[in-house]
Amino acid sequence: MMRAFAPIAAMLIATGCQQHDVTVEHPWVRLSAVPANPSAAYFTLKGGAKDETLTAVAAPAAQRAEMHESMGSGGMMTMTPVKLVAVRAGDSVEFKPGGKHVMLFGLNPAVKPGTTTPLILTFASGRTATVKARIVGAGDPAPGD
Ligand SMILES: [Cu+2]
Repeated sequence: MMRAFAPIAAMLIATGCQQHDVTVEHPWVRLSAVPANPSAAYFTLKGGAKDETLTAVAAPAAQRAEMHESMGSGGMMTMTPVKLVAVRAGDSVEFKPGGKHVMLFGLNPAVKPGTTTPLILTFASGRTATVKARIVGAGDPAPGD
């Protein structure tokens, strides 16, 4: 009798683990003031039960997407490309204006404020997460939840 229950228990454990994967919260994109310039995407990564690493972000509506980090002070802001972003178990990592962000090059001009556009995040574990980022105009504040 006990044997019959083992596969069910294993399934329940597997399902439980998935709920502790990294989650992507509050994804949004601020359009650039000049359509020819890249726009920027932001979100918050909430760590799961295990350490995870974000390896890539893709945006189907853009020709190219790159992870960047803004740094510097005193009016001298520079951006450097970021290849990997570690998300420690139980920790969170914020992509926000002035910090980490995803640069969207060649964003489709049909993407307008008030709509959403998909972002596809790939992690070192092989897992991917697709989220819909809310679009705001160049001068608009970050959208609320
Ligand atoms: Cu950038």
